[in-house]
Amino acid sequence: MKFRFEYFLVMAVILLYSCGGNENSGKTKNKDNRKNTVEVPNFNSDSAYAYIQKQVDFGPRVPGTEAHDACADYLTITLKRFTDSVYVQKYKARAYNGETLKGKNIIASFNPDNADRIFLCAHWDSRPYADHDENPEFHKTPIDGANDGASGVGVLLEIARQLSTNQPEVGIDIILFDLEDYGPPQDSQQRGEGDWWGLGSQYWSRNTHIPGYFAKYGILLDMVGAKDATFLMEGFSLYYAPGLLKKVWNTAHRIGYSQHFLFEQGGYIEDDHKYINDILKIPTIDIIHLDPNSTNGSFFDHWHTSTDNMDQISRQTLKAVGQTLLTVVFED
Ligand code: AHN
Ligand code: ZN
Repeated sequence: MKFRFEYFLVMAVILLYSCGGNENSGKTKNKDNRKNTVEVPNFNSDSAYAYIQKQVDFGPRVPGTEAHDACADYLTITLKRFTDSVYVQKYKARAYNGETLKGKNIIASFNPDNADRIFLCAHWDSRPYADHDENPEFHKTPIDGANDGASGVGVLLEIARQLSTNQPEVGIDIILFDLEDYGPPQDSQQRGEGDWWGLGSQYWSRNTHIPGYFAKYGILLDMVGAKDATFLMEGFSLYYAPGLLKKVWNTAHRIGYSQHFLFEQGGYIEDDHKYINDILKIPTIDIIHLDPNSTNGSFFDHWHTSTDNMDQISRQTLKAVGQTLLTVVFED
C-alpha cells in the first residue's frame, strides 16, 4: 500500500513538471521580464493555409477582372465576421501604361477607439504577368500569386479570426492593399522611372481611411508562405524602423524561428511600406522573402512566374510568421 502511494506521488510530480515546462502552454514573460504574464494565442496554420487556397481558387486577382471583384467581396465579408469596423476604401489610380485601375483597400479595425494603435498589412491583388517566368510564353499570363499576395493576406485573416475572440490591449488595424503588383513588366519601355508599384498603399498614405489616422508602427507581409523562406533585413525597413525590425526578429528567434528570420541585410525593395514610411511617416517594416541564393533576382525563386502556386505554400513557414506576429502584438 505504502509503495503504491509513493508511486502515485512520483507520477503526479512528473506530470505537474511536464505540464509546467510545456512550451505550448502559451505563458511567456512580457518584454520587460516583469512578473505578469501574457497569454499569446496559438496561430493556426491550417486555417491560414485554407484562407490562401480560397483566394487562389478565385483565379488571378488581377484588377479589372471578375476574380478581383469576387475576392474583394470575399475578403470584406470574411473580415466583417471578425469585427464590426470594416472600411472599404474605393479609388482610381493610373497605371504605368495609362490605364485607369479601380482599387479597393480593405481595412478591419479591432479596438477602434484605442488611440494606442498598430497596423498589419499585405497586398491582396495578384500580378497580371508572369514576366519573370523562364518560358517567355507565360510573360503575358497572370499568376496565381499564392505566395506573392495571398500568403500575407492568409496570415492576416487568421490573425483577424483570432482577434475576434481574444484581443491584446493595443488597437490593431489590418489593412489589405490593392493595386500593389501592377508595375511595368520586365520587357516594357516604361520601366525605371515612376512609382508604379504600391498604388493602393500610395493612395491610402495620402488619404487615410480616417482623417489624421495615426499608428505607432506598421508591419507589412509580402511572400511569407514559401517552404524554407528566408526573411532578410530589408533596406528601407532597417533605415526607417530599425528598432521595430530588431524587436520582431528577436521575438522570432526567442520563440524558435531563427531559421527564417536572418540578421543579414537584404536589398531596398519598393514595396508598400516604402510609401507609408515616406508619405505618412509611420515606421513600417516589410517581412519579405529575400533569398541571397535566388535564381530570380533577390526574390524567392518563383517570384512573378507561373509556378507561384499552392505547391509553394508551407504551413510551417506560415506558422513561423503568424506566431511571431501574434507574439509581437500580444506583448506590445
Ligand atoms: C519592385 O520590384 C520595384 N518592387 C517589388 C514589390 C513587389 C512586387 N512585391 C511583390 N511583388
Ligand atoms: Zn509581385
